Amino acid sequence: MAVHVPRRATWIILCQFLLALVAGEWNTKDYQRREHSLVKPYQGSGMGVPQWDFMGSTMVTNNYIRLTPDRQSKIGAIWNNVPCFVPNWEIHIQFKVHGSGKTLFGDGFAVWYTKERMKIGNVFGNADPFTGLAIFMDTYSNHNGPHNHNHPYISAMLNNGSLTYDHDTDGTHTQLSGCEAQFRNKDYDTYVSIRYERNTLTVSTDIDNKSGWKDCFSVSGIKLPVGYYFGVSAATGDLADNHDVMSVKFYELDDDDSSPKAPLYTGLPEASAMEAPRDRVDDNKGSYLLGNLTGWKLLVIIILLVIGVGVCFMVGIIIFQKQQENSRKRFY
Ligand SMILES: *[C@@H]1O[C@H](CO)[C@@H](O)[C@H](O)[C@H]1NC(C)=O
Ligand SMILES: *[C@@H]1O[C@H](CO)[C@@H](O)[C@H](O)[C@H]1NC(C)=O
Ligand SMILES: [Ca+2]
Repeated sequence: MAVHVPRRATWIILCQFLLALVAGEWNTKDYQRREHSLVKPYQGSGMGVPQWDFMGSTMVTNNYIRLTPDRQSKIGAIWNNVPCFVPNWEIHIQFKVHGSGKTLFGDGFAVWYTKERMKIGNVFGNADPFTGLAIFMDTYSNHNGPHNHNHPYISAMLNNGSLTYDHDTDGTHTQLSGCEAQFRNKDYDTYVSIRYERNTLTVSTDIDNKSGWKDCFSVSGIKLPVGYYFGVSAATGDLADNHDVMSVKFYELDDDDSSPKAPLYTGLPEASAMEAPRDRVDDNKGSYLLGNLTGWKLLVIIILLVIGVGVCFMVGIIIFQKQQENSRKRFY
């Protein structure tokens, strides 16, 4: 009997390995990092929220963190106080922008990955210029000129400290890319995802109550250094809105590249090309699970699955036959 157990264990381990291989492809979002995340309950044992600092009008309740209330001239922000040394990452922010204004509301909020932190300024509550990446969730259109687009509008800006954000043009002249997104005054949960993987920045939204990511834009040739900080800030001016954050979930992405790890980039943020403002990419990719699987990847997974099942089946038969032989040897 003792002989059979390790064999069966080998078989089980092999199957588990194959399953893990397949499952690994399906679930690249396994590595949530708590030090860059902010989830309920926000308050730890003490008064503060671990790893996060708050400023301005920010108010913490049991169910949300309100960066600004629906009142004029407010600025609020939350800042992670742990620098990020993960080279490839994805961050999901559950937010709610809502208020009494039917046609007039603003100004919006921004998600930051910057060298500086806790600096109040006039770019959605944060300092200008900044060094790093900004994702603007702009709800108010200040602009009627060329590159005009509907609001709310999501855009990205990369800065090495030399550019200033121009409110009068809603930042269109410095944006990497952007898309329109109706994320305001929704009765269901709304999310934005920012993914930075191998120098490609991808922003997606889940704002249609479909539990699936929809591409906003993707830009390659982006270099972001490690060691910067994540933050979210919001501002109201003459116009106002409640800008609430429910959660920030940070995921370390698996680098499935088998080549030796490149040294971590520590230079200034760089974009190989600044794209002209583009039309909305209306590409709904369905479920979370299938969201990142393009055709050939799905094919590879199916082939792996078929091979995996086949191998398990064969190994099973061999073990079964061996067992039969052994039993025969023993009993006859
Ligand atoms: C900063 O960015 C600007 C514009 O994108 C560029 O002209 C400048 O050379 C950059 N500076 C450094 C030090 O990389
Ligand atoms: C959002 O979706 C859920 C589940 O499908 C549904 O129960 C709910 O009524 C939807 N909410 C709105 C406001 O459409
Ligand atoms: Ca604006």
